[in-house]
Amino acid sequence: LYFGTFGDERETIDEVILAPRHDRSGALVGVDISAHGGIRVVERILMTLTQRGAMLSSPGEFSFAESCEAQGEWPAQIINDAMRRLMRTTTRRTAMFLMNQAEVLPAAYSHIVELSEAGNEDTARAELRSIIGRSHRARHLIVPPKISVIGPPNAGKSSLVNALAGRDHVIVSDAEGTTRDWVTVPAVIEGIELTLIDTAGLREAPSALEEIAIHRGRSASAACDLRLCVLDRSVEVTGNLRATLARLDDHDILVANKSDLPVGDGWTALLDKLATPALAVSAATGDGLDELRKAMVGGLDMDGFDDALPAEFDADRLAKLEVGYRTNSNSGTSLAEIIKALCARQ
Ligand SMILES: Nc1nc2c(ncn2[C@@H]2O[C@H](COP(=O)(O)OP(=O)(O)OP(=O)(O)O)[C@@H](O)[C@H]2O)c(=O)[nH]1
Ligand SMILES: [Mg+2]
Repeated sequence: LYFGTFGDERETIDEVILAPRHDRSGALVGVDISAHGGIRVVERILMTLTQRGAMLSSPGEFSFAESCEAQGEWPAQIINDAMRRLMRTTTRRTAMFLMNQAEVLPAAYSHIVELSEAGNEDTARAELRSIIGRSHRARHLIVPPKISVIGPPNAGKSSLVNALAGRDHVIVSDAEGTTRDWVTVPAVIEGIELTLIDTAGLREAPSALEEIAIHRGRSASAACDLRLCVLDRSVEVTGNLRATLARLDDHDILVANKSDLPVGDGWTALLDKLATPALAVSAATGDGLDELRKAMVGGLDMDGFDDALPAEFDADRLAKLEVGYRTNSNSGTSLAEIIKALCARQ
């Protein structure tokens, strides 16, 4: 790093720090300039530089791929893409995942190409299949999964959302119908960035306004990756509760909230009858939340996911891989050709 002043013959524009960037062979490929700033100051610096023949790079564009290609590394496009995404990641886990992929994914593709070119098409297909399988799970590290929180009024949905997010995002009160529309709240669980969707309580015979909110909550939760159904374990089991349970499907996680309070009438019999076990938690004390987080990770199929094994992180390339995988045996195009086309520079 170099510290100094930036300016021309006439005047000093700002104090700056320069960070030269080198490629793997040690050649200078660019310079980062950090100034004290102010938009005008940065504009002046950039204008002075471009007038003297410098070229501006767009974010992430730093000719990484070219330097890899120059080293004979293949396929550089994927490394470049991983680096570009790295700059926009918000969790450490996704950043580590992308760093890993920049290394293992090109190697895995190269290996498949080698196998395919040597005539081992079956082994090549098997390797590609496992990459495709892992890639679908890996999507959760790239696109935050949506998890909706549903259940009867006053069950503690908003309290649970706040507890999982680690912050008081949504209003909590003992009046039923506190949440009138769905609210999205960001959270991170086991390094996975999530969007929690707090919905309006599912109540029988609600007012017209609530009806709209409940309906909107239902549509929001229909398009989600996972649902948590929150019930208040401290109140007596009623018809409304049974109706809520009847609407659930196998993938939903049942949460019996308020475990800090005495259990209400009818619960023991009800829980015995349920196919999926309900997790006892207390949004108020935090009891059972670790188990719930584990269940959520499992529900997203991210249990034991190994971030260091090759997985395609780009949706477009994944879609092309799947088509290639499905059609390759009868189209006469080898996997080597399919993968080479996929990694060609756009
Ligand atoms: N003792 C106890 N009280 C809780 C717990 N979770 C929530 N509550 C209380 O239950 C009441 C309702 O909580 P909310 O989080 O607003 O419930 P909700 O399901 O979002 O309610 P609506 O938005 O009205 O559908 C509040 O008074 C909370 O303080 C818990 O684990 N234990
Ligand atoms: Mg609420």
